[in-house]
Amino acid sequence: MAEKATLLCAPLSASSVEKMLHQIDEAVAAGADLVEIRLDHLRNFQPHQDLEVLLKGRKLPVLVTYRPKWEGGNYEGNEHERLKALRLAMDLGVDYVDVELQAANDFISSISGKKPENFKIIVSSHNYQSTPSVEELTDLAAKLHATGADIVKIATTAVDITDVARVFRVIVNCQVPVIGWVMGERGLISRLLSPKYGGYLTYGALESSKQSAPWEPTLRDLLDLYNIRQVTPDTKVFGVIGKPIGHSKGPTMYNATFKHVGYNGIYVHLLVDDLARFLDTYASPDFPAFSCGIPHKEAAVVCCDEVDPIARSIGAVNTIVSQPFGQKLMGYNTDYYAAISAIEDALRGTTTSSNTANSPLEGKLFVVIGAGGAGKALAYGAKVKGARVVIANRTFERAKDLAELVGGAALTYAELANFHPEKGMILANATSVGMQPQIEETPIPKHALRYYAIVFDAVYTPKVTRLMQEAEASGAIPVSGVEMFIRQAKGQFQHFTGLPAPEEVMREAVLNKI
Ligand code: NAP
Ligand code: DHK
Repeated sequence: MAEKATLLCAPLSASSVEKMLHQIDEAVAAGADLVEIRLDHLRNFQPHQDLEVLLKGRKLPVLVTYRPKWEGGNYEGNEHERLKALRLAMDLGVDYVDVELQAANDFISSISGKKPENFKIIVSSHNYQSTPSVEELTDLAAKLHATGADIVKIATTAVDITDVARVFRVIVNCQVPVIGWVMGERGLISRLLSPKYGGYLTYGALESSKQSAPWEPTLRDLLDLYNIRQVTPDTKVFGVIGKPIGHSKGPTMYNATFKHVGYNGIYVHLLVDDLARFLDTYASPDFPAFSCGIPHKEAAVVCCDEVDPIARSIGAVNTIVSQPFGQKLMGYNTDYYAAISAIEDALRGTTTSSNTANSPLEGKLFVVIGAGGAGKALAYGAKVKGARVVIANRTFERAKDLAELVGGAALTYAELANFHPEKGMILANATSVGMQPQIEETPIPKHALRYYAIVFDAVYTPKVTRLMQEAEASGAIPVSGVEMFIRQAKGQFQHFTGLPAPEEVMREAVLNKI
């Protein structure tokens, strides 16, 4: 069967015919290939009158769904009337209907001999609890097809991101047109990578419609953020591993950069609970490399087969690369140079890295708040540059361990507020305090900031954190985590693609979006 491009479907769930018609126009403008009209969302739905209006002069193919409550929808009426409405939609020229497995035989036998030439029946199954085994999913696909379906549709729920790999396997091996997607944030890649595995269609929400979750991709996201029209079976998949991870601007930066340099790759958010399990499932020539974020950087050191000596010294990996053909995982850390060079440049009053021998950090008192992946990178970098390092952390034990590692001193989180042995100190926040959505938080009271010459915040969402605002108001030079984010990604891009990183393209992509 010739490979057909995966269609983009806009699900419409307006409560009135008028609003539904408006959403159809919005979907056309947004670049959808078809719309799914959810009749079970229409209040006071009058099949004859409303379907005629909805289908008359339609501007793109229409899929009609009338989902009953027993399959997760809103319809609670008579089953005979429900199927009758679907038959009416067929008679009025609708392109597809979506009917549930449980009702498929009734519906398909009721239209026997009357099915229009270009009319397609999607027979669907929805599992709102979990994602079954490959064997069970394969059996389900066969059962759906045996009803006489033109297209089989399997929707499951991701308990873990590795569940999606099973649905990918079923899609890619299915011999009939198949729609496969996995609900939940951990199922996001099932939507984004559907074209890679040959899905018949994938769903993208309209901007205006209430997304069921903030992470749910809109049509605009699919087209403009993920360049989904360029995703093919050969597309390499990269992404940022973390939990939480929705805040990351990695997809924004990398997908714009891949497009600019013409690299056949896609970069996605990866909500990962168990790093080892994720890597064991996905690391491969198809998924060749990852950024590693909160809270997995330390665990990544253990998961990699080989770790770059600097990353090993830091004790944190933020870049994981599976060597050609996935034989082994290499771990690197691009955070430390990114953060330290941004702080050095701020101290020098420049915006581009310079390679003078001695660092302006030499001899400075460098206070790091945080002892996780970023904290370790900053502490290590400050030590290497000859600074005197002090670590403050919520969990004091971790502060002491990291301070010992870099030959520095440890402070409790509370002591930070009154720590000012001298003026002109350097402060680096390497905690997630102040990160979206808790943007009102800050890791240190404003009154303590007047003793610092430079205040760096690793948090880059929002671009200007409360800490940076208060630092500037206190006379310190604020250094944004955005600068670190761009520089750490610059190092990663080379590991990911083997190509030189177009720094200005990466910078522009991020600054336009943050
Ligand atoms: P991580 O390994 O999970 O470490 C988190 C650190 O934050 C730990 O020290 C933790 O203290 C502390 N922390 C978390 N919640 C806290 C709270 N409510 N109060 C006080 N301390 C708290 O995460 P990470 O990878 O180091 O990342 C830390 C932050 O830096 C994140 O916001 C991340 O986005 C950002 N980052 C940015 C860049 C960039 O490119 N701009 C690069 C790396 C990291 P405990 O030890 O007590 O748990
Ligand atoms: C954040 C970090 O901590 C970096 O080290 C990762 C990730 C990217 C992010 O995309 O937010 O490389």
